[in-house]
Amino acid sequence: MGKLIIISNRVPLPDKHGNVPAGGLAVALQAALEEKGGLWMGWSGKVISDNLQQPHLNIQKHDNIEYALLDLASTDVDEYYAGFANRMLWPLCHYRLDLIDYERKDMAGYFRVNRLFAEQLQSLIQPDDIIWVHDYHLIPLAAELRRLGVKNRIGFFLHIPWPSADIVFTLPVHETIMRGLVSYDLIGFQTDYDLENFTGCISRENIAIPLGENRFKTGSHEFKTGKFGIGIETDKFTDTAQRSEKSALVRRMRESMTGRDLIIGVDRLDYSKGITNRIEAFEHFVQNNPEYKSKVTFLQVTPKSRSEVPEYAEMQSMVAEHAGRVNGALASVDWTPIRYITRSLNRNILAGLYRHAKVGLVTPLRDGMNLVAKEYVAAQDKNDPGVLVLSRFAGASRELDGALLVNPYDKESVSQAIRHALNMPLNERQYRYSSMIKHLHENDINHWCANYLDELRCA
Ligand code: ADQ
Repeated sequence: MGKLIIISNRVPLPDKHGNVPAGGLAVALQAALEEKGGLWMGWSGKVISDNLQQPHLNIQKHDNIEYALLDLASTDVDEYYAGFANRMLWPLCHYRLDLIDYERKDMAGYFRVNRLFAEQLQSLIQPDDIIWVHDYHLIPLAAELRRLGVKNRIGFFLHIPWPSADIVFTLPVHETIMRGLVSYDLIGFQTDYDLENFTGCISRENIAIPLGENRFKTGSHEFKTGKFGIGIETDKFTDTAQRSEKSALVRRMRESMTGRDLIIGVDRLDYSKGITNRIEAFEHFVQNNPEYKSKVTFLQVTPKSRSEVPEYAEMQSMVAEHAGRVNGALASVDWTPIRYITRSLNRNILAGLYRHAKVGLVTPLRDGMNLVAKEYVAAQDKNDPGVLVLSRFAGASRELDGALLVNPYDKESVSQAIRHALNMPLNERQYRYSSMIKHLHENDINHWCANYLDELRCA
């Protein structure tokens, strides 16, 4: 059997001691690559001058895995990454048509860089290898590889939502994007909604003929679609959370919270995560439930991301402003309602904070899955679990049936759920938790990975 090849925009390279970066997806994919030997290809993160004509592919080997790292020219990064991927596809898939800037040059850059990836990858592919492409940066890759004569099995997994046809069709190049997707052998989505939306797009544009049971045909090419909701390393995360109770920082945090309940929100800084709506909902909760003044603290942990995209830089000051305004209005001399941290935390600390929080407030306006929701549940103490308040627009809401589902646009709905969560009796919390943790055990990240690859092998 041939090797497994994974391609994603960025590659989680092991450090000089051979340790893989923390995070379930990187660990699970590395494990799948280790098993039979494999290759992981992506952008190195380096930006080179536009004048250097020769693309530079750096290949490194760590144990059983080769890493192929492609440097990109500055214009390529602007057009492919910051432009088309993050200023068109990302807002489109998160229903933010108002933020899209349809630049023809960015669209051209996106297809050009995908062609470059295909050209660089081609010579590394052996006939029996199977290829797994990840996420919206690389949708046209299979079509480019097919154009170069690659006949291998190629799968694609979309980590973010696939929106309804009326949204997708606003993209001037939607047909090329759709034709790119149907060049794969297996197209995987997070939820049944995404899958239904995609099937709707295919039938409205007559892109492929349905053959039944998620099978389709376009020309002589047959392909499959499927729902593969991504999981986390459930057992490991629970262990980490348990152990972190002993960590000095988590202990200090607990001591500083004596007599108060902790509500936690953890997200990359992104407009899709609904952070400002969440802050407003928390403010609404305190204003309408004054008996909770001084009794709760909302901790929001939000590291910066994608600062090269203007909307993200603006968001940073907007979130800080919102948190500052609410603190200014509600705080007392010995109580700060919102604690706002703008950096990434070590996973052990994060797990300990989740475990100590009575309420996990996960209220994205739109999210493919949302792993924070799953991590929060996995971190809980089964004898005294906290309550997950979850947006109905996160993919995770299709799986975590013990959560209190809310509409994140409606601050009254979120405020009521916070109150409900803080008052929930122990037996109801345990009942809700046990149903969710069972699901997370049965559908962890290794299960997700094996399930997808089995399906791709027999696609
Ligand atoms: P993201 O949009 O990045 O992922 P998410 O699923 O929530 O969102 O994953 C974020 C990860 O980053 C979590 O593992 C979380 O613990 C970690 N993280 C967030 N803030 C952190 C902080 N301050 N410090 C340390 N770690 C932090 C995309 C899609 C999601 C989909 C995933 C996986 O947008 O919908 O669930 O891919 O498919």
